[in-house]
Amino acid sequence: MINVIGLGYIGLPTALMMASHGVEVIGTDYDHNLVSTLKKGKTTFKEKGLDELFQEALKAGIKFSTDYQVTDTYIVSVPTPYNKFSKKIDPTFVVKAVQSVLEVCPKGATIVIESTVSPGTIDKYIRPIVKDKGKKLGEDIHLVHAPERIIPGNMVYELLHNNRTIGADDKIIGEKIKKYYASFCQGEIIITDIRTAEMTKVVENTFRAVNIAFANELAKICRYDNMDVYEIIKICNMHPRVNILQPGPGVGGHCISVDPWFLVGDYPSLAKVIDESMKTNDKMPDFVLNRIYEIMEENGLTDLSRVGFYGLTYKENVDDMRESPTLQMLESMKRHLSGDLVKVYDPYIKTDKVPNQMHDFDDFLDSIDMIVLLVGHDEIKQNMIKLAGKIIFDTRNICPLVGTYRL
Ligand code: SAJ
Repeated sequence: MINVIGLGYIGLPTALMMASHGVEVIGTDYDHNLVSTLKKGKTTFKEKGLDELFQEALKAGIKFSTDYQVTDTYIVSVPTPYNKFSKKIDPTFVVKAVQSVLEVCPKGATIVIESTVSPGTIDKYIRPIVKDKGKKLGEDIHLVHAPERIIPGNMVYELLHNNRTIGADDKIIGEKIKKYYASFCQGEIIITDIRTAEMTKVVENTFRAVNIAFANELAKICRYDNMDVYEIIKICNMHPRVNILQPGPGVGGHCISVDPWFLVGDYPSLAKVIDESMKTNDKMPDFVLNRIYEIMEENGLTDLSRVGFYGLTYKENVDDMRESPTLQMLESMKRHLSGDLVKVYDPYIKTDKVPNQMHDFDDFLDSIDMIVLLVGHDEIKQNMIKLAGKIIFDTRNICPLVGTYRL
């Protein structure tokens, strides 16, 4: 039986996937509300295919609890935030979860860390707590790192199809854990050592962050000299070895806006390109704000309450607001005492999270003269025609209407 610890964005789908593929699973989370929601047969966030997967897992007998279970295999999937000042990983949740596992687990148990951790975290924080407990690594406790790669918005498909990495001290233990993942994963599963697995995960997200920063920098250069960045990227990408990503209002989510900082925090004198890239991405919300004021001025619009922000989530078709560029913009406006003036609307966020949030798309449109498209949800793509007549500032390059302002 596998005890999955932490039933959030990664732990829950992983637990459901294993359960629906014949593995006996009990999911544990310390959040009583979350566990009781799951026990009532409801999922805790929206994701394509998740509800169906949940029903299959329930039929297969998955159970949920706030207690750690006595078993031979644990998968720890708890958050790993970063310290905003030191830029280093904050391992508190992982450490606490492993400590709790160590309280109950039998001799010979395997603890799989699935949470993203910076290279060396398991050596620095996890091995010592196992030893402090008087347990011998490789005999009493086996450690594995099996980072995930799934993208919010397409998690269920990617869980089934992506290749995976398993880092283990011991090949035989690696093979044992591989079998659990292979119960559902149709991709290739590579076994390597723990440090390599830690590094690959962070490097993958850093690769994307640096490439998004490049696109964002191009957007700034093109804006400065009045060139069309999207046309330029489109043409460049016709070169067989060029694949530039898209500029946007900033980078949100809990991965690409966080993980690369681990490398900057641990290797400050070496990770220069990464550091600059993260700063470039972090400055995008302010770049967008300046552009809003410019466009307002050009159109003689002075009243911020007639401006509407479309989209609160960090990207399209998800209900996740973590580190969202819109929230960063509102935060920055609050410092200039204008944060609670603009209207805000997002079809995925049904409860009030920010001032002046509206919940009906048509009422939202009626209350504004200028709309800022910050997230490209399918809803807005299908309703573009309703924006005719408004001043439109499109930060995602999704609006085909003539006269639309872009980054
Ligand atoms: N973004 C851009 N321009 C682009 C692509 C993305 O501005 O061309 C922005 C998005 O709008 C969003 C942010 O970047 O604000 C991140 O979105 P994303 O879709 O690129 O990635 P995440 O954070 O949802 O998921 C990433 C994925 N990592 C990679 O693609 C390397 C996913 O595979 C990982 O599992 C996930 O991080 C994670 O958990 O680490």
